Amino acid sequence: MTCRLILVLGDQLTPDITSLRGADKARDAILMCEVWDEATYVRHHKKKIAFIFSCMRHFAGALQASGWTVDYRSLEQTGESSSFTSEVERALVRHKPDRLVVTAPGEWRLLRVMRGWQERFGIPVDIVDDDRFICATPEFASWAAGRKQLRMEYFYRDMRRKTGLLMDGGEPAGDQWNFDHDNRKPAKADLFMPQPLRFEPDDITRDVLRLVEQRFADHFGDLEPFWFGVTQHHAEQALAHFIETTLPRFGDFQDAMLDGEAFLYHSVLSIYLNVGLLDPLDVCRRVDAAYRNGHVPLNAAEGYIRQIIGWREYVRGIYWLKMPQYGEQNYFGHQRPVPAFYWTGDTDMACLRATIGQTKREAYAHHIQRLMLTGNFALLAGVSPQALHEWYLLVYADAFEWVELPNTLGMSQFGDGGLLASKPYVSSGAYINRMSNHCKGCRYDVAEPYGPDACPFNPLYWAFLDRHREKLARNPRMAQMYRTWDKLTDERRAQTLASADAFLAKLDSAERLTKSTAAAGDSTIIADTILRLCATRGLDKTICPSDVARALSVDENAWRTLMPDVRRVAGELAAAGQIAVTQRGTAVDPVTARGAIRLAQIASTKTRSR
Ligand code: FAD
Ligand code: DLZ
Ligand code: SF4
Repeated sequence: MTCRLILVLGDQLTPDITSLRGADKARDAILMCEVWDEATYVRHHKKKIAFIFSCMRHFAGALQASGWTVDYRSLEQTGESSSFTSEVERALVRHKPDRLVVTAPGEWRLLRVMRGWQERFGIPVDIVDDDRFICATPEFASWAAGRKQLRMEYFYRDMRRKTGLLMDGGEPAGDQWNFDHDNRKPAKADLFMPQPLRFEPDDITRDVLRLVEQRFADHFGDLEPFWFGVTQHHAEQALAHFIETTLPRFGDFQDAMLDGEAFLYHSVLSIYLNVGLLDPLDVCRRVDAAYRNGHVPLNAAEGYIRQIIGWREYVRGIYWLKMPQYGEQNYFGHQRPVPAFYWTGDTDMACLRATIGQTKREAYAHHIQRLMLTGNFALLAGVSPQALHEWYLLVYADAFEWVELPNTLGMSQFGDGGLLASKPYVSSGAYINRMSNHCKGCRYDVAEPYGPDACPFNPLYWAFLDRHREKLARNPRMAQMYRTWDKLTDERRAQTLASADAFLAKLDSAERLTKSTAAAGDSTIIADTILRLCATRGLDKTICPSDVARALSVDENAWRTLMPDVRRVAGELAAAGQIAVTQRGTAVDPVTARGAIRLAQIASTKTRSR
């Protein structure tokens, strides 16, 4: 009879994870399972599901090779109503263990479920701490206790002292804790730009890719090319490659963005760190050593180590300190849905098109793209932080709630009212232009403050400040921006706000349209728009169907995709006698007519709003 059943989750792929310590290879069994609930509670990017399943299968193989009994349940076996609870329940029947052991999960929703298991299953359930972090959650809680502000920088210094990383005696290497001011250089296109190490899919990965293509075909993102590493050995090779080729310039270009360069000088190691294939302290020690032996400059080593022992540990501390209430916060009361183009990349805004396009392809965007492009735009546009949280959680391969939620809701959306960030990370187009080359290829003009051709970030930025004046004006870090806004003429402020309103109205109509056409062809909004535009144009005058499509789409690219729907709805209105559809003066069927057609109000018809 098995003594213990040890459940190992998809982000616990660490050979000495706490649940396995002290276990007995001869008597205990490990359960690993691919379950529908985990793949669909948010509809993860296809590449993310493939990465996790393939890593899990390889890890299970390695455990078996080292003598463990592993009960591995593939999705083909667990099926479409499976959850961790249902799979554990079945495994208890198979193994009849004395107790169940699991390392604490990285998401609150699962911890809550697991806390109910002992009562449900009627055997002892040990949920043991996850010690793959530098700061345990009780240690973070004591650090936070009694502090008014939980600033990352002070936490980070404590972690430097605790680990001895980049410390010379009791002092920071180079006599400075932080070299951020050296790390803000824009990057230039470079033919020799280093790239992350890529791995060929083996038979196991190819099986997983087939499975994901079959079962999750309607999930977001491109499955192939798939080049992520899927074993501990791969992850270590990727780390060695990063330190050798890319780390030396990581610091200088940490905040840079370049069209066509998804990875720049970033490590693309978060995927491996977050599923347990790399150990964060080990990674930092290797970086410290690269600085000590003269391979990388101090600003690069410090910048990199700060991300891991500073930000990564800090956001985890905040998550466990503040959940579950943390996820509900919405300081600005923002309610807009995630814009439709966040799912397609179909926008004229070159910077967002690039970032969302690469997010679809790679399930990856680097920090500044997440913070200052998709995050910044969503905050300026007033997107609900909860809706955005779901988007970030599903589109990125490295996303697990403990790290994603504080970054999205706290750092990026200021949804916690400033617990995590001292001011909202918002900017106009000028910042994006300074840090990237996107604006050169954009249909919008980054130098225009308002109007139809102005970079949308410009009016949205000022409108955001204006809208939230009461909540932000007293923040000393925002005072200068309000002074600048107040110095503008009334006319300029009014034009700016009108421009922001017009842009948001288009965003909303595109959203409604996407929703209504997706929902079983509800054509109300298209019909309304046709009738309204025909009425505005007046009797004896005509409009083009493209006028309708343009009025409904948020940018210049998207309108074409609406044309078939506009023609279809125009046909319905014509059949109902509400408009005339003509080609060179003769009535035609808009769906079958080839070439240009015109739409017009009919004299006897009073336009009504539907
Ligand atoms: P690098 O730039 O090479 O950085 C090195 C490592 O530092 C990363 O691998 C990561 O482990 C760590 N790191 C850097 N910044 C952060 C940070 N702010 N918080 C935590 N760790 C950090 N990171 C995730 O791991 N998962 C997420 O789901 C996630 N969601 C984010 C959502 C938003 C809105 C924002 C603004 C940031 C988010 N981040 C997240 C943080 C950061 O963007 C990613 O860690 C980073 O882009 C991963 O790419 P990389 O490995 O190339 O990082
Ligand atoms: C993200 C994920 C996915 C997509 N699928 C599985 C799975 O089938 N089996 C599994 O053990 N883990 C999976 N995971 C990771 C879990 O969601 C993760 O362990 C929890 O979110 C806790 O961090
Ligand atoms: Fe982005 Fe504005 Fe630049 Fe276009 S002009 S790339 S929208 S910042």
